[in-house]
Amino acid sequence: MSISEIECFGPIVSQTRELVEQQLERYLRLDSGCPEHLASAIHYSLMSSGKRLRPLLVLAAAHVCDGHIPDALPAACAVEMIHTYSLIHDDLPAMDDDDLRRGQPSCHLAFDEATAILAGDALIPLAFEVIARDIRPAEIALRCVSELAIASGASQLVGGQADDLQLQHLNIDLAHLEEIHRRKTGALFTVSLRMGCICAQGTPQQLESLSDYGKHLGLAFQITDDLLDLSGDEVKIGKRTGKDSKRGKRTYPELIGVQASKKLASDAAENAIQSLACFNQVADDLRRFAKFVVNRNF
Ligand code: GRG
Repeated sequence: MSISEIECFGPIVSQTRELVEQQLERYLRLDSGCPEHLASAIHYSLMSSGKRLRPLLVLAAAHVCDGHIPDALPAACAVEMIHTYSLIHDDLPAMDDDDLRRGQPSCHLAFDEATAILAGDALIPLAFEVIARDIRPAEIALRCVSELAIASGASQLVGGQADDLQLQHLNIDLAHLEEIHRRKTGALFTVSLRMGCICAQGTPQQLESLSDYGKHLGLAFQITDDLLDLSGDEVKIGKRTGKDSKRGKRTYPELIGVQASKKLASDAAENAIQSLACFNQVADDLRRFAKFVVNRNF
């Protein structure tokens, strides 16, 4: 599934999709020190058919803040690299033990476990390298490095994943579940929007609005992800379904039921849209995107 199939965005999708894919390919021209099998594993995972939602959010945020899209492209690629590393590691036997990702065998099955771990590892510094080298001026690069480091770090992405793994089979309430997902899923959505705004030199008010939008969007996305795990189509989604309950994972439908989860997701999407009040119709793609996130079937 590629962002060109996400119809909610207007022309910005077709224009930016190719930009993201081409730039990611360029960033994968690693120097000769990188062993061939490692380069192949990195390429296999990064260039597989992800939805590219996070890069799209970076570029859409830059657009609504009246920025120049190419200026935000390194940040868009960087967040996709961090996201892809997290998927590679999440699929490992020590974590979620998944055999299918983005419609193809998980990296550790297509290659081997050690190579998959190293491919994920290599994507992390590459993400920071491209921001540090390619974002100008340097103070904007520094802000992006700092924002992405925090969002992907021990308290946010990694911490959320650690809690999620540890709390399997334990009783937690809705507030606790939301808190885990705000870090595991929401942090990368929010930082994508923030980096887009920062690259466009947006105002503090725009930054706050986009952060709120990202927070609500992340929640809407995660609840929908839980619902898709329950009743989605594996071929469309490109990963195994029905695994959450088998693993004793705490999910929204399990805690509050399917109908209440759908309502919560749609409320979160509505809150995301409300967060964009300071933007005129320039943010309509982001408004449509919030609706897409809860109505998607992949
Ligand atoms: C290993 C540090 C570490 C973190 C893993 C990615 C992740 C955290 C867990 C995966 C489990 C999961 C279903 C998380 C929910 C949200 C999510 C990240 C879904 C995958 O994102 P998509 O749908 O994927 O945007 P594509 O493949 O389209 O990029």
